[in-house]
Amino acid sequence: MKAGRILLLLLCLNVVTFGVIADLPTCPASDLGSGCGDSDEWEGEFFPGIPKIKYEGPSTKNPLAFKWYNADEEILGKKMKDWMRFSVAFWHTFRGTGGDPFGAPTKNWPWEDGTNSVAMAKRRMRANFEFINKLGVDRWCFHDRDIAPDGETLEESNKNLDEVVALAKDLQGTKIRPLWGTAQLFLHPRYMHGGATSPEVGVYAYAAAQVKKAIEVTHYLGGENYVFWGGREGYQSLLNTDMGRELDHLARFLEAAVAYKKKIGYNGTLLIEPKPQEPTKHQYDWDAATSANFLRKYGLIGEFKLNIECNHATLSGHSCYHELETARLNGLLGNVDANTGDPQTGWDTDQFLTDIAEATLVMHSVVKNGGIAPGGFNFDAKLRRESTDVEDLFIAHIGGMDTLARGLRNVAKLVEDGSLPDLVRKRYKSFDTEVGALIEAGKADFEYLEKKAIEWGEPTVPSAKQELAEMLFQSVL
Ligand code: XLS
Ligand code: NI
Ligand code: NI
Repeated sequence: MKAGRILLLLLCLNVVTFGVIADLPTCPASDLGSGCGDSDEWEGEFFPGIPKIKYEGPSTKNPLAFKWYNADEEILGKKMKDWMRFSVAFWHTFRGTGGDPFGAPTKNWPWEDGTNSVAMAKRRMRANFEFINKLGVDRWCFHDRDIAPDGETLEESNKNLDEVVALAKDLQGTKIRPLWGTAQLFLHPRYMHGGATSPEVGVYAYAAAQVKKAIEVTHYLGGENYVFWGGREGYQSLLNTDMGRELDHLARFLEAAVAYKKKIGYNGTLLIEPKPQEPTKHQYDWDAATSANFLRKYGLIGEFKLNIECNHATLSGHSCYHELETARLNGLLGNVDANTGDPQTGWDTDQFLTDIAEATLVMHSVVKNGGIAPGGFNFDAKLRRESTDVEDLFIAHIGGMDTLARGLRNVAKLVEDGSLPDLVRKRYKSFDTEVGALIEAGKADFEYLEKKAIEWGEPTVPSAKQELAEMLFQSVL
């Protein structure tokens, strides 16, 4: 046993010294004298020294405690945990390496052995559930290929997935469920032109087979939603692209997903996740309005909702609040991928939310929507490359949860105070009249309105009170 460990240590050192830099990290656990090897067994805890995270209130100095998120506390008639329905994103938290286009991975998580084996996938899954349990959330999100390695064939990939999913089901227990599952249709080179919008029919079929399986495992794990994020469903150049045909293909693909979901009796909500670009120059599901129009055009509007990601919202030139409101007003608000971008950076930086004003606006939409179930808040967010301690994973999530919880508390203050909603109501009070009611009922034609305009003469136009609105909003932060 001891000799084995020494051999392993030597092997690991060898890779660290001579291996290509992209292969880092390798077998860091051997330094700790435990865990590294080809087994998914792991003695003891993955996060030793990290307690179950508790609510300690705003005055605590403990970074491993909630200051604002108090799961069972009632706010606006619902427990905080039922408003928030937080979820951990497996790909960022357990597959994020810290690598970027210019630099090697920076995370040396002790449970990683540098391989992409099924045994490693299972060990990682154990770490995931210890993390979720300690953080005190009930949900997680995954792509098929984050949780289990791709095989040589589709059958082998499916077999790998089944093995890991069986363990995940076990580890979930009775309380934990996927908020959503999805298929990764963007990493493998076969998807370089897209999956459902690839000009190659073989790729379309492969993507369909992958989504079929991903829906099955999401269903098996009790996942409440299933997401379609079309990272490569778009184009790099319109000169070589038949956009009409690609959009028709995408619609057929989604129709087939709806049919299959019904066939297997899966009741989860299907969600489209808009994003304007990255990795494609132009992604077809550009933003909430574009996605809503697509769904309407193809008669899919009743079958899908939207998963709004805040960082995607800002990439498309909107605020997260705008995208949430657009989704909500169309009856399409299904889920929030809770993250934020960087005001000086033009890509999907996937940071944890820390801006209290932004979080308050986000929660305002969700409260107006009456909640977001069966959706929730998925932390599609990652540590900065330079944050390399295991406890940073906890601190980041705690920070994100507290920020949104604080947003919810602020919305409660806005609602209870009533001044801001009152200001908005007053702006439209001229429509709370006989004429206004006729207009809103679609019963005021142009001749009638012309008569009114002549009768009333020049209208008086009041102030918009924007600065007052901003002042009222600020007062609850
Ligand atoms: C990428 C997307 C992706 C989806 C899931 O920008 O946010 O992570 O949420 O495929
Ligand atoms: Ni996302
Ligand atoms: Ni994203």
